[in-house]
Amino acid sequence: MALKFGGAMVLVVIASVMMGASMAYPGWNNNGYAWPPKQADGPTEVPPKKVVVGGSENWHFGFDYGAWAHKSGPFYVNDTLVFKFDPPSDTNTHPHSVYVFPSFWSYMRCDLKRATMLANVSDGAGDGFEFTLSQTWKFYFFACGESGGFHCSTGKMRFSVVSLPRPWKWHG
Ligand SMILES: [Cu+2]
Repeated sequence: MALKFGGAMVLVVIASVMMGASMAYPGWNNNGYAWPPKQADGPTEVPPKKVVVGGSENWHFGFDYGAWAHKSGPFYVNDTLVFKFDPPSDTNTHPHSVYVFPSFWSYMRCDLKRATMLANVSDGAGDGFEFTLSQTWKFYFFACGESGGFHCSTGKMRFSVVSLPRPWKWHG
């Protein structure tokens, strides 16, 4: 850890020296890379993505959403989760919903009394219910709120994600 930190410090020193050098010699262009860089050369944010929760499984009882979230991440702020589930009907008497818990412990216990409903049983129809991760470095705890927590616990319809800062990339 100390070594790694030391390495970073050395890089900072080298970068400072190079900046100083290029300012002292305006003609020096470092193999075509001018300093300061033009606006077009700067990094750009990787655009947000929309992810269907559960993939082709959509949002249903018995699928392991914890495992799905683990292998589908990381997720970044302004990414959108799409929950797709059929509305109640004659053939669908056990519909689903989407709730968010305020804490890890209420999530662990599937304690819906402390949860907030994001989508009711009809909101997942068609293109689905979309939820954008709008806050950076926030843990989101999602679950289905039906049957008094039975879908959340036994049905495994729960998962958490953390919204990381958006990544940047060079060259568009
Ligand atoms: Cu459900």
